[in-house]
Amino acid sequence: MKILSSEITPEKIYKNRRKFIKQLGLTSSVFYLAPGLLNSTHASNNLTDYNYVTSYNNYYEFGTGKSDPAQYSKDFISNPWSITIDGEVEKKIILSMDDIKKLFPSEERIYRLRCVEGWSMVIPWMGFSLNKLLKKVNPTSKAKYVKFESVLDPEQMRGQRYPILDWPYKEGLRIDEAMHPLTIMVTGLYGKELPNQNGSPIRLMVPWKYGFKSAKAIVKISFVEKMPTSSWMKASPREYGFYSNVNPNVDHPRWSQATERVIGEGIMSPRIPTLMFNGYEEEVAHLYKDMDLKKYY
Ligand SMILES: Nc1nc2c(c(=O)[nH]1)N[C@H]1C(S)=C(S)[C@@H](COP(=O)(O)O)O[C@H]1N2
Ligand SMILES: [Mo]
Repeated sequence: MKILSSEITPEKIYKNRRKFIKQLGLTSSVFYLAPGLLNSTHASNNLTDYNYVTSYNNYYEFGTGKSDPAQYSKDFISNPWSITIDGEVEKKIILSMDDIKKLFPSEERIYRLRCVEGWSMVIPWMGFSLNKLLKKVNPTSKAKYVKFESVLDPEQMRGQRYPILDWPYKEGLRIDEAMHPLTIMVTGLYGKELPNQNGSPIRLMVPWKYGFKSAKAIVKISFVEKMPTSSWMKASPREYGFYSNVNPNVDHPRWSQATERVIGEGIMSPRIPTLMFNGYEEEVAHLYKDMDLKKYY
């Protein structure tokens, strides 16, 4: 039978590969399932269809509607690109996207993305641990946090022409959170280049935190002494704290965080319970062991 290349969606390739690996009883090193996801009791760990992953997005630089990023990022040019690592470091460095690709080969990481709005997806990301990148500089003794900045480009990003958020988009992590091996820089998904709407050419992904921590189109990473104020904290400090760990026990002031809707399963399918730290409790709970997570939300 002849298969049209148009029929071979990345999603089909992945599902077939999964089946194949299962049949052989193998675990493939390229098919890396994060332990938290394997152990999780989630009703559904199926991959979210590529079409949903790339058409239902949050990326306020391109508008606040879910379909705005796919529509308005079509012509976004993210080449050439570089990331500056600066702040409380002995010597700042600038790495081009080509340097980054050569120095840090991407591997597959299947992580659930849980948005604070109450929906989730399971996505085969391509990326590498952020700690590899951070180890390229020597932080000073003052450094305590890592601050991330997305690109500022109102010419290409229509949303930045309005003061919806404090542009450029900013996020932050504690150094130990940033160095955790589960924290990755993402360069692709479904084995392909990262689509513009998902944060091309490179974005952060912190699987145990709400989606908004995972900043897209990153151009600057700074070691800093003081806790950074993220764009969301600035927009609404009551709703969005610095930590933003997925936590079913702490409600958003306007809605519960106890359950989530799995994107792609249809609006009639039941919501599933949200797990502490998005299912990565075993791997990351120690980072917060003496903290009151109601206070540090
Ligand atoms: N620069 C930037 N990064 C961002 C956002 C944004 O608006 N701007 N939205 C965040 C939110 S709220 C979510 S849920 C995820 C969505 O990622 P996805 O569109 O790849 O699924 O990106 C996060 N990263
Ligand atoms: Mo989100």
